[in-house]
Amino acid sequence: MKLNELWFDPSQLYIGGQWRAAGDRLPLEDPSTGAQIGEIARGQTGEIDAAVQAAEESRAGDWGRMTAAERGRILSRIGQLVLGRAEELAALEATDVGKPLKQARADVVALARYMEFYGGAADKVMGETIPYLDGYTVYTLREPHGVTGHIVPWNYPMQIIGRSVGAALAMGNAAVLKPAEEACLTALAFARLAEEAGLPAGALNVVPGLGEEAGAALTAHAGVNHISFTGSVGVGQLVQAAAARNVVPVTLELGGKSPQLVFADADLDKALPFLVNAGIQNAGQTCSASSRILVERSRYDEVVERMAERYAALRVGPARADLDLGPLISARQKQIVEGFLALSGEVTVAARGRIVSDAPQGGHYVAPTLLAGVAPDHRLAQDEIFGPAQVVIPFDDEEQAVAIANGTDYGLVAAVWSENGGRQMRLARRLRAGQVFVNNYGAGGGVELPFGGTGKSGHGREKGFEALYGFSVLKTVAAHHG
Ligand code: TXE
Repeated sequence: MKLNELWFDPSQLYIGGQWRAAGDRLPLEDPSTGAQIGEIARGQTGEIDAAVQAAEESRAGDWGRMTAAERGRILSRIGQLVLGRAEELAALEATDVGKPLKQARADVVALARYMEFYGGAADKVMGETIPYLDGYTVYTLREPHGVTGHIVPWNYPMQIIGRSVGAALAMGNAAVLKPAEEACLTALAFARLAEEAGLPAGALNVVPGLGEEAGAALTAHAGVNHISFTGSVGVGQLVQAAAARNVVPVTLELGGKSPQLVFADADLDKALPFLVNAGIQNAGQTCSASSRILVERSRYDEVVERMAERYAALRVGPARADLDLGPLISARQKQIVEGFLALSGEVTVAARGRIVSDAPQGGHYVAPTLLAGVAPDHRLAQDEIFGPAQVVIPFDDEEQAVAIANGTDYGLVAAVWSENGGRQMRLARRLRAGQVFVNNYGAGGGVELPFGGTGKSGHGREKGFEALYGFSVLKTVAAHHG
């Protein structure tokens, strides 16, 4: 893919409806080869200031005056334009993130679906009337926060933009988006399509740049009224501290160590593809990756063996080869993951996938690795690895399964595999997670399903209708009319 032949200039920023150059630039790397393929803008405090100002102006201008139905129509139109450019967007995301094309295509469909969903929902967010004292009429209004800041990571740029920027715009907020320095191409492409769909100037602004520069400037900015952050726990803590100084709400989505619990009565034929895919999709660089598989002891060996068979068949190679896994995002991420894999102890490597022999030398490839015999309190079973590695842990009964499942700092997603209805219902309540799946994992990624964590996985909900509440402020009006 030639970056200088794209339908937008990837080295620019988008502020107040204008495409402009930044004072400085950053190199852009292709993780499949390790080669520099272009340059992106290095937005800094000045650009963030300009973007927040443009967002405030759009709220006071055309964008702020639009009806909810008009906003929804624009979002729906963006979704159509996304589908019209589906193959180009998939190729961009695949190149930028290093993910296999088929996975990038699914991300495009999800982005379009978010626009369709939030486009349709924009004019369906309603307040309520509240019975009160005689002589009063009391009702609630849902109003936008104003300017929302969106800090997005590199693993699923299109999906995360869809769920956070889509919901924020539907509610009438004006957004400033800071994509990750490792992968910002589809954020810029999205802005170009939003412009084409008729989104008023300033309603969406995109400022690529480094986290500690553009990201920190955005979170510290007094003109930002809500911050939505997806990324690491450490940076999430910085974001929340910065937001506290301005007393603005934050939505934090910080990853996890999500378990799947496999009971002896589970339908293993059905479970197996979910057990493995949920760990290796996007090379394991997924906040909701299932990195812990907990299995009732009587079927433990069978599950390890059958997962190992699947692992042995996995192939890793460049994004364009469209294999099971692509490279990791960066040399740094590869080093982190290899550091985890080097941890010894009682751990058994049950199986590894294979990096294809013609994978480019400079690419950040890691063979997917299935680890058995891992104690529940081992670092491999506690820390987010964010790479293609899963641990399999045995349990003896339901009580122990719940204790192990809930025994990490995280609480994003969990799944129960069992044919016992009572157990399904019990565990759905007892598992500490923002989403619990019964006899599936991820429910096809449905954009309708509220998503977010507890504990160090963060707080606040994105996706579904619930996100619209998060991106709005509830006002109560009490009118006395005698
Ligand atoms: O994340 P960062 P990194 C986890 C995962 C991974 C680890 C490190 O465990 O191994 O984090 O990844 C911006 N102020 N997840 O270093 O640094 C940054 O520019 C404001 C989980 O890539 O948190 C980028 O846009 N912003 C995860 C975004 O934060 C700052 C997705 C995420 O980067 C900033 C990614 C600052 N001081 C990583 N510093 C998930 N939940 O899906 C950085 N940023």
